[in-house]
Amino acid sequence: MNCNILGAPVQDGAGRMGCEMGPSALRTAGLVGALRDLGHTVADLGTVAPAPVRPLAHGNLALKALPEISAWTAAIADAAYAASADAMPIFLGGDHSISAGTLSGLARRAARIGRPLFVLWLDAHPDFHTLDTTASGNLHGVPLAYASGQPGFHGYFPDLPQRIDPARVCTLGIRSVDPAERQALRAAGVTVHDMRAIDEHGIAPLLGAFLDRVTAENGLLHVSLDVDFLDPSIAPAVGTTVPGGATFREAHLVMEMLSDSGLVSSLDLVELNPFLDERGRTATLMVDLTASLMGRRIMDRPTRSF
Ligand code: EXY
Ligand code: MN
Ligand code: MN
Ligand code: MN
Repeated sequence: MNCNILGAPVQDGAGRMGCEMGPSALRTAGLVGALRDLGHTVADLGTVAPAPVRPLAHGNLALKALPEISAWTAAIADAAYAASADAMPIFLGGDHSISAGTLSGLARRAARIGRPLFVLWLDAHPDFHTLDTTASGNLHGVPLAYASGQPGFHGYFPDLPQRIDPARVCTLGIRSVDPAERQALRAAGVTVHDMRAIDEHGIAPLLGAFLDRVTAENGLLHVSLDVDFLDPSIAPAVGTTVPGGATFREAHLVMEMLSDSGLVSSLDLVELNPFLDERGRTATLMVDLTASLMGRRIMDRPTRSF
């Protein structure tokens, strides 16, 4: 497969500094080499340049860095559209606000190709706040709401060329949801598989059912992997740890199933804060998970097994 690597060193969407170093840490942990070892052709396209910032005032005075994140969203959307023309883009965050841009650009690409875009959101959080409902004001909490056309972004974030259909979004690993998000997710029809669902059913049948839907509609599939999807005991390098996350084995199984499916057309690796890491172990795990998604196997398996 041809892969395009693109760094998006955004940290102003998170409540603390450090995600700016994420792309560098993922490169240092050997992402490009791991992909090449698997036989992929990799182009490292470098770093997205931010668009010019213009002043923006909003009634929600809690909002932080709105002009900066709005500008990043415009730049990343254009870069994501371009990077997805002829290869699988892998976006290196940066905090999760980068997905406002990646989803926008990828939705535009999917519309151009004429295929539906599905989104698998691997995260402790649904990131489904609007500019009006976020109480923290941290804009890494809004990208999924923005990209799926929730109200209140017009005039503040770039207008979407194409929205994501929230009925084609599956969130997995969820264990921290604010009241306004809970209500909005339900109204929009987003699939939410929280940690309790994973405990009750196992992660494989939940993911398998979603992948069957993508297959049935001949969809493209974007995967957005937030470090805090993982349990903090195996992935400490994130500013928003929530106990009780996906285990090492669950996370690898998700990646292996995604690989088997052959459906994944783009990937975000987000929220890595190298300042909080322990000798690079979280960055290394994110690279290993990406390798599993891109075909690394313990043993060959003849057929899809879910
Ligand atoms: N819902 C919380 C907030 O809006 O502040 C936490 C958001 C965390 C977002 C991280 C990236 O997933
Ligand atoms: Mn900041
Ligand atoms: Mn997130
Ligand atoms: Mn999160």
